[in-house]
Amino acid sequence: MEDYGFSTKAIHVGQEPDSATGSIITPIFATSTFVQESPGKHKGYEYSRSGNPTRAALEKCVAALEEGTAGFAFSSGLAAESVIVDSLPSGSHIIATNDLYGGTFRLFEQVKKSGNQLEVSYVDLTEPAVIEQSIKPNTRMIWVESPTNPLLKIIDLKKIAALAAKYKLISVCDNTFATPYLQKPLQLGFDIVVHSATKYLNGHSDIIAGFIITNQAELAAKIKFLQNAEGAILSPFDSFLLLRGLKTLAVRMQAHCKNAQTIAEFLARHAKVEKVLYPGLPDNPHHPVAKDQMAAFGGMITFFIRGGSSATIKFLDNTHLFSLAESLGGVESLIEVPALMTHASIPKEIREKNGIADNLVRLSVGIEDVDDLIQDLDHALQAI
Ligand code: P1T
Repeated sequence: MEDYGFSTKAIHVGQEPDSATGSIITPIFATSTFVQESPGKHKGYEYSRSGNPTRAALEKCVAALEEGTAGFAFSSGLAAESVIVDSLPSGSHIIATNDLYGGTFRLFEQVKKSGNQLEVSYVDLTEPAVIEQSIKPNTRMIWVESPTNPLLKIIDLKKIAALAAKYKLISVCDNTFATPYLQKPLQLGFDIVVHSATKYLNGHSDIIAGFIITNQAELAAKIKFLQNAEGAILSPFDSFLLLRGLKTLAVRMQAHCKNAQTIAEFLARHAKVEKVLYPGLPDNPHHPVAKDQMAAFGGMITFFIRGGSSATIKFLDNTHLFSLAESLGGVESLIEVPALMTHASIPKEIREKNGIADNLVRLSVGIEDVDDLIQDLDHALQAI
């Protein structure tokens, strides 16, 4: 299987026809426990928190897509993130990107700071040199998103991985926005990849799920232990849905990227739009790095509306195909205001310092017909 292409792996790895029945699709093993022949003698499964065949098929498949050696499915992206932080000794320091999902910021600041004595420095990792200035004796980890949520900054993953290796820090890449179809951080030298699999990996906005992938046996053993010990595993039903979603990841990503490029170009020309942040636009400052490390530029677009907060809300009240909702990565298009929605848990002064203004709009561009999407945006922009 190793030599097969991306889509072949997505459709087949871990998903051999069921040996007992011939079922072409991996069955949903809806069971909490497994009968043992004699104490400790079993067929590889004891209890579904420690392992379940439907989840195991999914874990093999996602590990293969990220070119890792081990994958672990969780009940949410944040549950996966929590386990990564718990794998560090108490009192560790993390260097994280200063633009990241609001829930990740909340996990670090409001849960792990007191629970794990975690220290976090938030820095602009588009300038990798800041890492060296931020390292302390207790620094253990570098945490990046690329593209970042919501400003779509692109971080030079090879440079970050090299610096992490130099200082013996564990490097973590949240690959939710890019997916392994567009970039494979482990290949670029990262130690751990984490996902909100709720998003593009699943692709159909019908489950909450998370993933950790690594290619290092020692890290895999720690994560496997914590996955079982903390227990936030993905259910067999949700594992089945995620396996089904993954089969079309490549074709979905191609369609998301194509639509997003067309829409970003449309918005960049529009008089009611102040500025578009999309790494696929040639004048975007992150375009050269994105071109180098990504196969295409992704399905997310953020942009600033001319006219401030009231104009922005009016615009959002007038889209129809773009549904006003948090989340991203599904086949249907979504629209939201990060400052009021996904990133509201970040204090206002930090948000504003980092550029998350009240007139910043985030689009998750779906795979509908692009002319319909443009017409919807144009109509709502005219309504301002
Ligand atoms: O929602 P959950 O599956 O727990 O994943 C959290 C998460 C982690 N990392 C990134 C980059 C994310 O975007 C998210 C969740 N984000 C949203 C819900 C959002 O609308 O941005």
